[in-house]
Amino acid sequence: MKRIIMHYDMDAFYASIEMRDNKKYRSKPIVVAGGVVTTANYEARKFGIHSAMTTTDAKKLCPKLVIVPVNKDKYLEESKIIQNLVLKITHKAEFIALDEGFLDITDIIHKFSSKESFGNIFRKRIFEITGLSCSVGIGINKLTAKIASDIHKPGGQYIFNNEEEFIEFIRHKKIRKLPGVGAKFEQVLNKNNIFLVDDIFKFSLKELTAKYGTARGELLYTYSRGIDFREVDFSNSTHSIGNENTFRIPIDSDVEISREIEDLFNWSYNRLIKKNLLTKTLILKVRFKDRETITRSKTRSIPTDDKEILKGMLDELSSSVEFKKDVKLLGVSFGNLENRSNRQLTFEKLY
Ligand code: TTP
Ligand code: MG
Repeated sequence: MKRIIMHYDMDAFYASIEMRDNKKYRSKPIVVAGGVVTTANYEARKFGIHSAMTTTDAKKLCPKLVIVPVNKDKYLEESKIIQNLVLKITHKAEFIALDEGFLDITDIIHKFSSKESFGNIFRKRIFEITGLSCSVGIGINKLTAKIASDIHKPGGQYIFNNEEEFIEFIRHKKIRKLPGVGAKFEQVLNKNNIFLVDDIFKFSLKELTAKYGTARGELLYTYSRGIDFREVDFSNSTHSIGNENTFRIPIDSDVEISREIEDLFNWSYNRLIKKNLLTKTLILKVRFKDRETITRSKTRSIPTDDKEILKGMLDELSSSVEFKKDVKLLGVSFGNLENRSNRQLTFEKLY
């Protein structure tokens, strides 16, 4: 099924928080820094100042630069507020840094008039709650969404509706633009006369994997075509409880896999009960030996802590996964949690 994935990334995150909280920084070039610059606001970026440069070097580029000390606790708190807001929109969210995350919006986009409108509402909501701006990208997978969010940064959004639109955009860009191509790999590719994404299309998958290895060869072949099989991994989001197990020696027997899944389920279930919580969503995560990762979830409309019901959902999920390869990791978690006491209160109010 075609998926719709959104990526958001806060603009000049640490610096924007400091500017919001301190009027006098607003029209000035600032960096948030100890000895090293964590980030620069857009005013300071005009001077060529960027993350990871030393404060001394930054000052040389712009002598009137204001240096604001790092207050990590404050940024963490802001990050939590943003993540909680995101989780109200969908629990299918994966947070990959304090200021950045992916949302799988396939199941909810029909509630909005268009992808544009969803993006606009999302950015507006973030601003209303935090006073901060962010950039949004919507695509058909993580790769296209992530590239899209950077296109109209800061404060904008961009949408790729299909592979063709993505290829049209990416083909004339430098190869470095593809996630996974770092400075060193770029040098290797340049030596082989590959400079632009366009240059990849001259080679078959076989040629690319023979030359650069399976992982890097496949990455070049698929990413240049807008293909990305990675799923949004929402099993670790803050509104879930659960457990996962990595196997040093990957397992392949069906009996062993079922037993592991059941153990993980029981462990997570006990925590659910201990914390006096109800859940609507059960999440099963499987990572195979070749790192392919599948996250399957099932959501019911009414929250529950009934073991039989939840076990039934687990069995349905397990049987929807084809365990045809060795399994390296398994995880079972519960999402969409609610306090049992809150629930009773709401019901009391209703009747
Ligand atoms: P980024 O999203 O990379 O940068 P940003 O949000 O400051 O700016 P942009 O508008 O380009 O997205 O990183 C998020 C925060 O993480 C950033 O505000 C500060 C912190 N950070 C560091 O502490 N060290 C670093 O090297 C980088 C890159 C970021
Ligand atoms: Mg950012």
